[in-house]
Order: sequence, then C-alpha cells, then structure tokens
Amino acid sequence: MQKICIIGLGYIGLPTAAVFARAGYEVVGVDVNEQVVELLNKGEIIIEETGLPEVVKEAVESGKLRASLKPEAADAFIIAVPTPVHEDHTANVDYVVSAAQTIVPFVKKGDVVIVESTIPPRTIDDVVAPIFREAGFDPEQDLHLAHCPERVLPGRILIELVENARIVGGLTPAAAEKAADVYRRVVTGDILVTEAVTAEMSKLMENTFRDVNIALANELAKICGVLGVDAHKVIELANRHPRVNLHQPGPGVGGHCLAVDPYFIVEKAPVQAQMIQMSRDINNSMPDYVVDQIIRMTGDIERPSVALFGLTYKGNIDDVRESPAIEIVEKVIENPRFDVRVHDPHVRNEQVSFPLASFDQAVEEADLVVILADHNEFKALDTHALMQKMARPVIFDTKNCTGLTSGGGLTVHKIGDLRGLARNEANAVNK
Ligand code: SAJ
Repeated sequence: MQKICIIGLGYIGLPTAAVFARAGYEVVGVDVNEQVVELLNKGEIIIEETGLPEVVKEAVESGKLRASLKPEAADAFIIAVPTPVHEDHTANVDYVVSAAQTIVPFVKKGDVVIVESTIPPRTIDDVVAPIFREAGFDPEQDLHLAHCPERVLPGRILIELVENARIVGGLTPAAAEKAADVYRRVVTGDILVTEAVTAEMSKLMENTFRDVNIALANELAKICGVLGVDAHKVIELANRHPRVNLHQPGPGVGGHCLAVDPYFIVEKAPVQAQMIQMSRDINNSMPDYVVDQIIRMTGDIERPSVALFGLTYKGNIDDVRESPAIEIVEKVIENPRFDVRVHDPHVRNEQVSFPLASFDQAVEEADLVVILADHNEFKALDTHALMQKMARPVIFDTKNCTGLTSGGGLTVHKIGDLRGLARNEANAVNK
C-alpha cells in the first residue's frame, strides 16, 4: 500500500492528507475548490489549525503531498467531504454520493475505499455499496469498503489524528482489516475493528453524548437563573463526586458535528430518540436566552452600545460554521434599539456579512461587552482598558472564561450566574 487519494481537502481531509504524507504515503488530495488546490500545491492553506501550516508545507516540499481537481488511481481512497443537513434536519449525503461516483472510474479490484465523513446508520450498506455495485463491482468481494469516522477535535487535530483510537467498520470483516492497515502506519492509538453500521452508530453517539450533556448544563444554567443560584459553582462542586461530570453551559452548541450529528439518529428512529431531540431543542434555544439577557442588562438605556466579542463556534479557532454566536449577533443587529460592534481577532471580514471592529473600536463608549467565544485573547481581557473606555463597564461572559468578577466598578454577569440582575426580572424573562 503506497498511494492514497483523499477526496475533500477541508478541516478533516487536509490534515489527514498531510499526516499520511508525513508517514510516507504518496498522497493526492482532491478538491472541487480551485483556490484550495492551487494554494496547496504551493504549500499553503486557508484554514486555521494549530501546527497545520508547517506540516503541510513540509509534506508538499517533500513531494509526498500534492493536490488535484480530479481523482487518480491509488491503492486506497478516503472520502472526507461534508455531510450537511437539509432544512428538516435530515442528513444530506449528496457530497458523499458524488465523491464515491467521481472515484468509481479510478477504483480497481482489491482497492480500499474508506468513508470518513459522518453518515447516518446504514449509509455504507444502503447508499455507498450500491454505487459500486451499479458500476459492476461486487462491493463485498472486489473491494474493501469501510467507514472510519473521524473523531478529532478542532484545535487539536494533528495530535488527535495520530493518538486517538480509531473505529474501523467494514462492509465485511476482510474490508475492516484491510482498511485498518491503512491507518496502522499513521495512528498510535488503538484501532478498533467492527462492522460498518456499528462504526456509524458509535460515531454519532459520541457526539450525541456530548450534546445531551451540554443540554443538561444549559438547562441547569436556566434553572439557576430563575432560582438565583450560581450554576458554575454548582458544577464545580457536583463534579467533585467521582462519577459526575457535568458539562459547561454556554451560548449554544455550534460546529458541524454536535449541532448536526444527533439529528442523524433522530432521522432513523424519531419515536425512540426523545432525549436526543429534546437536547437539540434546549441547545438551540440558547441564542434566544442570551439575547433576552442582553435586553435585560441594557433595559435602562435608550440606545445601548453593545460590543459582541467572539464569532466562532468555540475558542481559538476560525470556524464560524453553525456558530450560535453568529445567530446571536444577527439577532442583536436586527433589533434597532442597539448600536452594535462586533469583534473577533480570529475571523476575517469576508467570513461574515457584517462589519468587524478592532478591540479599541468595539469597547469605545460601550455599555455592555458580551463574550461569545472562549478565545485566549478574551481570557486575559485588559480590564483597565475596559474601565477607561466603556461608557458603563458591564461584561456578560457567556463562556465563563474571562475569570473576571464584579467589583471595583466592574459588573460581571455569567451565563450560569445572573444573580447580579434583579431576581424579579429573572423570573419575568424565564416564564
Ligand atoms: N460546548 C459547550 N459546553 C461544553 C463543551 C462544548 O457548550 O461543555 C460547545 C462548544 O462551545 C461548541 C460545541 O459545544 O459550540 C462543540 O464543541 P466541542 O469542543 O464539544 O466539539 P467539536 O464539535 O469541535 O468536535 C466534536 C468532538 N466530539 C467529541 O468530543 C465527542 C470531536 O472529537 C469530533 O471529531 C467532532 O465533534 C466531529 O467532527 O464529529
């Protein structure tokens, strides 16, 4: 096994291509985006991920990694394209289907074909295998078809690609073994071999586990808002129990994984998947909850200046996909009462549809600073500058990341601690 063709050079496909090239494979990365292909061939990338620019540059310079608009013959094919959702939240596997179709002319008997994209249960059996069957292959005999879900955490991708355990689910036991071999040269974590459908379900449950737990934390934050309790303290104390691990409340759940994957289970078993659906609803309600609190915090000002800090779906990345922060910004901008400034040192103007401000521009005469992402920059806010520049130094920390507390003229509210707001107001909003 020498050559690997990777379809999709996004957040998963690109680092995978670079790490596989670094391990000695000849890698061709394929993407429909001409700019991505052109840049990669120069050793450059457009996504932000710790350590990735260096690994890519080295891989391209070594001649082991190159990009192309078209697939080519290889020993193994890895499909790493997005699976977005339709309006009704059902999975859109169109990109996986078209990726499989584009490689069909280049696949030969004995090749390994792996889907890393997240897919609903039974997609390998019911959608991908038939594409090869129609092309004249017997997918069980002629090919080694497998689902090997990516499980890396943005911000830690290069480490987790190598160190995490990998689940490899084959259409047949032989396919699982062959596909596992592809990863053995790169991965130091355990390789866990199973059937395709079990791999599909395991991946979805990992993210669903996290989504449901975050929903519980968000519900706790709302309950504490009504009862006048500090949810962050409750979490800290409860987590001292050896079998309790409450998650963190926040402005909502974003990204292309947690906010999407649980629906792939709901789609297949809507009657049974009650808690999963409800968790999605609770997490989806958080942007409105945050906007309601912003309205309360500025209720006494005629035209409040609100500075919104952080647009990405989590800290220290540049990814604004499915970001609850974007939803919150749009809702606040829609409200004509507010003078809005938006600041995010990790986001470029062309990524968003509203103007971005520098830190200084954003805080100048602001009545409220709202933290929506836990970037390192916001964990070390210059309180002196805030006190000097803001018209009224009030912070609403929806990520509980600033470490700031009320005092010395500064007022700090947190997503799970709204005791600084009048209790009767809290009741009014939460009813
Ligand atoms: N979040 C909270 N509270 C928490 C933890 C997270 O509100 O206690 C929010 C984050 O702010 C963010 C969202 O959840 O908006 C998702 O962030 P994340 O860090 O939990 O996960 P992702 O979406 O970046 O990556 C997840 C990971 N899955 C798990 O941790 C089970 C990653 O390993 C997967 O590879 C990735 O999904 C994926 O691609 O499926």
